[in-house]
Amino acid sequence: MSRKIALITGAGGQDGSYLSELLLAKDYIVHGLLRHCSVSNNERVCHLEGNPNFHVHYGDMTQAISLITELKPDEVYNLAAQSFVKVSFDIPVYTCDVNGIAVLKMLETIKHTNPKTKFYQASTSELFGDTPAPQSEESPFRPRSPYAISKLLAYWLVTNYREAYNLFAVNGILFNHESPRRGECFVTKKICRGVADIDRGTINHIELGNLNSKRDWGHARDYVECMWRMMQHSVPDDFVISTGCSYTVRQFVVEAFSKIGMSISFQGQGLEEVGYDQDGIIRVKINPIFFRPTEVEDLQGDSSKARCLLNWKPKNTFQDLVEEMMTVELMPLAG
Ligand code: NAP
Ligand code: F7E
Repeated sequence: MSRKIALITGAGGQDGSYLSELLLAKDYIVHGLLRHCSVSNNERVCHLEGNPNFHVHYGDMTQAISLITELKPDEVYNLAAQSFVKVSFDIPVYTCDVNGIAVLKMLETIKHTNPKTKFYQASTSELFGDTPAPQSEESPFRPRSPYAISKLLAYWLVTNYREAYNLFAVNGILFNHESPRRGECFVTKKICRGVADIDRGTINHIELGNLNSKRDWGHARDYVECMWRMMQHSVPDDFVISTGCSYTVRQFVVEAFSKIGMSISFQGQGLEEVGYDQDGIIRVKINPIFFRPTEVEDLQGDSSKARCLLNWKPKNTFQDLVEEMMTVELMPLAG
């Protein structure tokens, strides 16, 4: 049997790098689309670049369309996105172009050039917005940001192309997932890096926004495995992927500081809330610049469908995740 060809957009991102590793281990030929930048942005995949089965293509989403036509891949994993929710309020048009309209162009290309190509769409728990937890495939969508709205457009495009043209096109509705490779702007990485810098003595405290938000945080390595399983399933379908456990940002902070032997307790309310260590030194402050115009307060996923039909379950707990992220952040800095 000939080897499968996969195209991964956003291959240089957190999930793209783990998925590339997974598919190479499964003997795929992997084509990764990376954005071309004047500075290096291939840190997460540079260890793969000597692999004869890993091919890097530089370009933006227009290049994805050319690559689908040229390569006729068996599987396309569309992971590229403007993925930072807060920034989507500042650049909504760009966010909708990259996260929404580009998906339409890719589906049109597949429909016209090779309708056998399977398509995975990186959908998101942000679609649920303020729908009460726990959220499953049956829960209503109530998006609360331009990011979520752009992803909702993509979600319905995938559904429509599956129903109208019989494409194997699926939405993975993934709840938050993190790792040492997480981008620096996201709260988990920001906290872990800040705590490590406090441990080194280079800063005294970190500044955060809404500590009350609850998230269902899993590990990216576990979640890319489920992406692949969705694409091997007998029928194209949409799945929620989550751990089923949620924690507040405040709980994440406490867990991360515990890894450097600091016990954080919070006092005060709202903007005046402060986190003290056991010696009474301020280690956490609130800064309103990190608030969003509209917030998603409470996400906790019910992934029973994926657990049952795809025989998937996450391997890492919240505690494992914080442990791994902090271990990497606490490693001595190069140079
Ligand atoms: P990520 O680390 O931000 O990766 C996204 C990738 O897309 C980056 O490599 C980025 O390139 C690339 N990209 C951005 N704009 C592009 C453009 N115009 N053309 C080509 N490439 C572009 O995100 P992730 O955490 O791996 O997430 C992967 C996907 O899952 C995203 O679609 C995200 O929205 C979605 N998602 C993520 C989560 C999560 O919790 N991680 C949950 C649900 C859904 P640069 O590195 O050059 O910026
Ligand atoms: O925020 C709060 C913030 O930016 C998590 C993306 O991968 O997951 C991610 O979106 C929570 C929010 O992730 C800070 O207000 C407090 O309530 O890490 P985040 P996100 O917005 O949940 C979904 C599923 C995706 O699809 C997205 O692509 O933490 N928060 N203080 C803060 N957040 C940040 N970034 N920085 C703070 O200082």
